Amino acid sequence: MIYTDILAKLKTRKLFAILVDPDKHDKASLQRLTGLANKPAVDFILVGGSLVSGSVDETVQTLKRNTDLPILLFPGNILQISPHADGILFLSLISGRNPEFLIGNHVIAAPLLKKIKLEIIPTGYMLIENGRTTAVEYVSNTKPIPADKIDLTVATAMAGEMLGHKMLYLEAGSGALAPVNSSMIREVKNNTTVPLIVGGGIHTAKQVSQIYDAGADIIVVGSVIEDDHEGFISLLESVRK
Ligand code: 1GP
Repeated sequence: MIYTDILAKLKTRKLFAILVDPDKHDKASLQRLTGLANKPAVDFILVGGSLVSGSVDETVQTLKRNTDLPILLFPGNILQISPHADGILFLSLISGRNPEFLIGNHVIAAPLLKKIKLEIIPTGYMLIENGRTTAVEYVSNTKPIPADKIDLTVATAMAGEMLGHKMLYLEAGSGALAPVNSSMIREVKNNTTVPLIVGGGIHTAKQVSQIYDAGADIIVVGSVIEDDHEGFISLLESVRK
């Protein structure tokens, strides 16, 4: 069970994951990526995106051929479900007030998910404003929580945990100008008990250590693996230490 493994690993260390957007990779780049990811620094791979026109299933299958790391779906919509993945972050966009992203899509996906037997990890997903409109904000048609509204974010996270979410995800959005700020991460962590994932706008080893220090249990990076090969390698080296 992936979730049980995550909890077990978190007893001794922080975790690190990469996000693969199927549209940004071909077979060759997936092979290169798994060559790097197979090193101990990476704990699992997320696959998905706000708008994916390529095949999530093909990407998952290529990844599975090249790595033993768990592959978790990180779906932007119900078209992004693959039976070949190991599990799914069953995301409810709890920072927003769009019923389709809170429960509507989940109802549509539930019978299929039951049939294909993916491990389901219910995750309270919170989008935090970062100074620019991100794809998640536009596509989900929801407002992010303002970056200075820490009390509101904490209350949202607490409600997410009370509703039964097994993980909480603080998301600045892919390509965010800056990651979620440390005080917000710290307060959310201090007021909840489930694993806290932080992603969006993370590019450097310094940001990674600040975000872990603030209380994140799991860090996710996406753009840096596509845009900055050298940067990604040095980031991996810093996580491995
Ligand atoms: C995962 O959306 C992020 O939570 C990925 O963001 O592409 O900015 O790393 P980046």
